[in-house]
Amino acid sequence: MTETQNTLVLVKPDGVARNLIGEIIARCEAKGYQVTNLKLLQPSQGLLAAHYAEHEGKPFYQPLIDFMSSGSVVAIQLTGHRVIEGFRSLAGATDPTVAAPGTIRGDLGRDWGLKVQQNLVHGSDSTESAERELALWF
Ligand code: DAT
Ligand code: MG
Repeated sequence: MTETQNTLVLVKPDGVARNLIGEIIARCEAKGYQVTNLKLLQPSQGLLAAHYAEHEGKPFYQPLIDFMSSGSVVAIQLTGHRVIEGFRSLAGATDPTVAAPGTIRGDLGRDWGLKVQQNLVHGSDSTESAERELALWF
C-alpha cells in the first residue's frame, strides 16, 4: 500500500555557498520525490540546538552549530513513499570521503580537514525524527 511519507531535507550552508541548491533539488526530483514545502532561511541558534539536540556533548557539536549558522540554509519538505530511507540513500554516508560515488555527498562533497564534516545535506533518519524536525523548521 502506498503511504505518503514526508522527510526534512536541508541544503547546508556549504551547499548554498557552492551554488548546489538546484543540483540537490534536481536529484530529489529526478528520483521521483516531490517538493511539498521549501524555504531559504538563516537558522537561529535556538532552532539549531533543538534540531541537533541528540548530538549535544559530542566533540563536533559546537563546530556543527557554528557551521550551520554560518550562512543560509534551504529547508525542504520532501514527499513520497519511503522517502525518509530513499533520501538517506541519495545523500550517502556522513563522511564524504567514504560516501559512495553516485550519492550527493560522494559526488559533490569532500573532507576539508575541519572539526565538523561539511557534507552538503541533512536528511531525517526516522519517521519520529522527520515529524519532529518538520515541526521545527516549518
Ligand atoms: P547524518 O547527517 O549523516 O545524519 P549525524 O546525524 O550523525 O550524521 O551527524 C550530524 C552532522 O554532524 C553530520 O552530517 C556531520 C557532522 N558529524 C557527524 N559525525 C561527525 C564526526 N565524527 N566528525 C565530524 N563531524 C561529524
Ligand atoms: Mg543525522
